[in-house]
Amino acid sequence: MRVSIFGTGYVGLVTGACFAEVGNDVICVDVDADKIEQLNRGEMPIFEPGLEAMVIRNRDAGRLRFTTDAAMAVEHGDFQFIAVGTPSDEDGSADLRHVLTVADTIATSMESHRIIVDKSTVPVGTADRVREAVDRRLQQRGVTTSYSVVSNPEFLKEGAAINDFMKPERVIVGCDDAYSREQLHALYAPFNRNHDRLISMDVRSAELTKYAANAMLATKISFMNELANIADRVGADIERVRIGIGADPRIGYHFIYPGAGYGGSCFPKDVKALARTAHDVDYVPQLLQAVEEVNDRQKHYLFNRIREHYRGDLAGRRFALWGLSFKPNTDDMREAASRRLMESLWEAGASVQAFDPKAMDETRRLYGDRAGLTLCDSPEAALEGCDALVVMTEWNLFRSPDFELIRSHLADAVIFDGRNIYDPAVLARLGFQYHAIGRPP
Ligand code: UPG
Repeated sequence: MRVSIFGTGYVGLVTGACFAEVGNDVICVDVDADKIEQLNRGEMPIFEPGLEAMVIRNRDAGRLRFTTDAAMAVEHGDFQFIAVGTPSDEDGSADLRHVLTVADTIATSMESHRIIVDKSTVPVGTADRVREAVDRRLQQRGVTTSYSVVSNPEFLKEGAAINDFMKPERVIVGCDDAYSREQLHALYAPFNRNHDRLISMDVRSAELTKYAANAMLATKISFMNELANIADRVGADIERVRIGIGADPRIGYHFIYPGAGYGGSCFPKDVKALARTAHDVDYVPQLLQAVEEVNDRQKHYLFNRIREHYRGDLAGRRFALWGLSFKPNTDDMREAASRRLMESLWEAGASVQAFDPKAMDETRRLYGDRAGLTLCDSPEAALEGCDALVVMTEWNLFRSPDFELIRSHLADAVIFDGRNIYDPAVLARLGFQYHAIGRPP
C-alpha cells in the first residue's frame, strides 16, 4: 500500500520505518530540509534502538523515502498520516498549529480521495478541525473530492518503540466510514499476532482513548509516589508494599514503580491537556489535577533529601549524577527529573558532574558550557572529587556498580537514589548512607 507521513519526529519516523518494513511504499515528509538530508544519508535525528538499521534497510530497498516535497507525498499516499508535534500551550491545552498546517498542506494538492490519519496526540474534536481546514482549502481551490479523517493514536514507548509498533497490543482506529475502516484493517494486518489487534470505534472515542491511557498510567505513578511519601513518614518500605500490592492481578506489577517523578514528552503534556479539555467542557478534573501536582512535588523530593542530609549547606558541594534522560534507552530529556534536580542544585550553589550513556549531546545542547556542570566520559569519571552520588535514571549500566570504587571516589559514602535500584541492606553493610524513595534509611 502507499503511505505518506508528515513529520519525521519520533512518531513519524518509527511509523514510516515500520510500515516500510512490512512491504509498504512509504514517503516521509518534513519541512526541515536539514533533517531530510540527514535521513537520506542514513543518520538518525534521535536515538531509538533498532531504528537506524530499519531505516537504512528499507531506504536501500526503495520502500522508504524522505523528502520536503509535500505535493509529491500527497499525490503518492492513499494514507496521509499526520505525525507532527502538539506542544503544550501556555494554558496546558495542546497547540494544534502544526496539525492544522499539515491538514491545509494536504488539501492544497489533493485531487482525489485520501484517508487522512491523525497519529499525533490531539484533543477530542481535532478530527473536526482537520476536516474544517481541509474543506476550507478544497473549497478555495474549487476541488470537489471525498476524503476521510481517521484517528489512529500511537502507543509507542520511547526505547521500545519499534517493538511496540511491530507487535502492538492494540491498534485503535476511530473512523466514521466503513471504507476507511477496511483500509486501515488491511494496512495493519501484518501487525496482528494470533488475533486481530485492531479496535475500531468512533473518532471522538479514539481521540479520548489516547489521553485516557496516558492519564491512567500517570495516575498509577503519582499514586505510588504519594504512597512512597506516606511510607517514608510511617517507616514502611514502599518496595515491599509495591511487591505486595502488585501480586493482586487487579492491580498488577506494571507502572507502579515509585521514583523521582514521571517525565518525557507524553505524560506531563497529556495529563495537562486532558485536564484542559475537561475545564473547557465545565468539568473540574480533580483527580487529574492531583496527579500533576503530586508529580511536580515528586520532582523536588530528591533535592529536599539532599538538602536535609547536608542541613541546607550545599554551596560549594559537588555531586556525581548518573543518568540524565527521562528514562533508560533514550536520549530524550524532555521534562526529565534530572533537569529539575540539577537546576535546584545550581541554585543552591552546588555543582554537578554528570554521565549518561546516551543523553550527553542532548545535555550539551540544553545547557552548553553552563558553570556548575561538567559532563564526564564514564560513570567512574563522574564520581571523582564529588561529595555524593545521585542516581536519576535506571540505566542497566548503573544497576550493579563497584561500590568499593564508588566509595573510594566520594568524600562521603552517600548515595541518593531516585529510582530505587539498590538493595538498602547491601549498602548498609558496605557502610553507605543510602537515601532512596519511600524506603527507611
Ligand atoms: N515511570 C515511573 N514509574 C513507573 C513507570 C514509569 O516513574 O512505574 C516514569 C518513567 O521513569 C518516565 C515516565 O514514567 O519518566 C514515562 O515512562 P514511559 O511510559 O515508559 O515512557 P514514554 O516513552 O513517555 O511512553 C508513554 C506511554 C506510551 C505512549 C507515550 C506517548 O507509556 O504508551 O505512547 O507515552 O504518548
